[in-house]
Amino acid sequence: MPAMTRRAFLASTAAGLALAPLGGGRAAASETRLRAAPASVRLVPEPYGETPVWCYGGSVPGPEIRVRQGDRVRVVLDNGLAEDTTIHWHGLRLPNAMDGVPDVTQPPVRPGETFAYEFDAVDAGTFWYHPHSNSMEQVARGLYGVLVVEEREPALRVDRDVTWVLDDWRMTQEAQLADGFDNAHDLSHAGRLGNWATVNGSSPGEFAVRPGERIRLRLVNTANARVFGLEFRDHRPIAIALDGQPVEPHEPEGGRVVLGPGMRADIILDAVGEPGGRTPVIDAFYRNREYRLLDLAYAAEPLRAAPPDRPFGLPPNPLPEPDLEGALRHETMFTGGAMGGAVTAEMGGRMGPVGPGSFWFVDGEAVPRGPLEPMLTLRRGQSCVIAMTNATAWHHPMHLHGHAFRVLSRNGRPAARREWRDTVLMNPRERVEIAFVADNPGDWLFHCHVLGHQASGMKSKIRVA
Ligand SMILES: [Cu+2]
Repeated sequence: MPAMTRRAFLASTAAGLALAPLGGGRAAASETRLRAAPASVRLVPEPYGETPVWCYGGSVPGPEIRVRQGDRVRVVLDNGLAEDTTIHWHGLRLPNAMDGVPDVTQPPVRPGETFAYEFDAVDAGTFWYHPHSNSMEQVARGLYGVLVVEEREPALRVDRDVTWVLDDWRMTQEAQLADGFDNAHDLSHAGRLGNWATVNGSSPGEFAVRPGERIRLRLVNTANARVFGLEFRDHRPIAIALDGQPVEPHEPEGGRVVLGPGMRADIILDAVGEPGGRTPVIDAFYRNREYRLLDLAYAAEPLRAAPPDRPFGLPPNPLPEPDLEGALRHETMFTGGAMGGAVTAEMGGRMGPVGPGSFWFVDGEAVPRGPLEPMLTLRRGQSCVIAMTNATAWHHPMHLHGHAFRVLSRNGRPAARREWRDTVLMNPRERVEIAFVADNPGDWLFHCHVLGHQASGMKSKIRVA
């Protein structure tokens, strides 16, 4: 997989840098080109053949873009697909016109056309990019990549900074992607779950580590529907950032790192195993459907006797703190889906008419396609609390564009860390409160990141006027 290092990124645009004005402290725009097009890649080892996919730059995942906080990012999308597309920069707080939502923030990019995205990387963290056009098919076919914004000054002393892009694929016996991206069963149940998991676009079986090593592991869930719940056996990962935003370093509950679709976690993984040993990493989110993602494979030679004993918090990003006293409070309820009638009745909600392509409802309305009216209009600078009720039998990772929010509570109990996120995983029947400052003007999507749910009604819009 080509990893675009910052050095290579800048070197490849030396001519552009020479013309850019100096000064102001802000790095000049460095440009990268992302061509979205069909390609054939090896997702499954021999003796299977390669798998036809759609991807950026001929690889799955697409090139990892690395910039530094405060840099100006410029990416030209070149549409080599036979259908419209866009790029959404998931988790980035950027100007509305750069958010990549067709017919909401920009016209769709037609086949053969290009579109230049340009914005400042205001927050450091682990982010990703993907289309927002027919996303339940385009993302499932392989269109996604990671954008890492490094801290302005190196904030951590780690031996390695590693990205694992987690995905699952629904494959035929011939290692071809199964079609039926919009089949009604997937849309109304858990979404398009796959039968083949990959890490960085392949299934390597093992990940080489050295005893005593300290790794910053950036986990990114790019799957359409699968929730990953990674367990590292006798290792004790420490979460230091969630959805790119620094969090008080802590061990995840039960040692399991849970990532709904769209979500990220930066963890410190200390290699505490024995020389020559192996530690399986298990994805254990779905009961009785655990599988081994890969093994940590220990080298015979230790790097050092034990991982260093030193603190590893990250500096916070410049996020505005919501004023909870003066906040506007908005209640919203999600209903629908298979077995939804009973749960909806139990929780006092209402469902709209279920129809072809509409299975999910935000406050009783389903919005499968077309322009949306905002569910909420906020004054710029206003603090807002959204109290969400998941009156369904399914998990939903709810994603807000253009902002990060604090998770305030779950089922009436204060959230332990009030963490900042851009996507919050709601359990069935759960109530979750989030809070944010509406400081970014424009129309912003607020939707489920199970992409089949989004396409069949679980989508709404918040306007910041
Ligand atoms: Cu959902």
